[in-house]
Amino acid sequence: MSRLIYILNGPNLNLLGKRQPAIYGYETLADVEKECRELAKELNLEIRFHQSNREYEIIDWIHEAREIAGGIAINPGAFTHTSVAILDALNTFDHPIIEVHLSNIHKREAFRHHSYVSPIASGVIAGFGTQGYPFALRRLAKLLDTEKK
Ligand code: CA2
Repeated sequence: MSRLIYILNGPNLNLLGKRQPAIYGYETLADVEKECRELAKELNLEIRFHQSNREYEIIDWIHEAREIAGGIAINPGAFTHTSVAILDALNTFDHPIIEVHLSNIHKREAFRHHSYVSPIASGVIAGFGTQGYPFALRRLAKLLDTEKK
């Protein structure tokens, strides 16, 4: 099984650490990427870390991952609550998917309570801030290790 993991981030997450720290914290997405890269080494994983404000770009990365990756960690941002297209793309991926949210979406506005991704995710992490990303990586490593046996 491939030990390549795609970590995908949706719209506005490029602003992480720069706006609304009360909700999303002070760490930037570059900080998150750095932390994920360090952990990936420890877990013997390779990662591709991407962010886009464009739905089609996220879909294209999922298609790319289909061919080569063993797992996806995705924070689809607001597309979580709207995008059947991202759900359809993720449905073509045959390996574990972990959905990550910085905030606890269930504690927020009602429109954030529904996720198109959750029903097809192996697991969902919400409300742990940027810590959710290393949690997702650790879980994917564990799932890859057990798939191998
Ligand atoms: O909690 C999460 O991770 C979300 O996926 C973040 C999305 C939101 O639409 C989802 O409901 C929950 C929003 C991302 C916006 O990111 C920002 C980060 C810093 C400053 C402004 C926006």
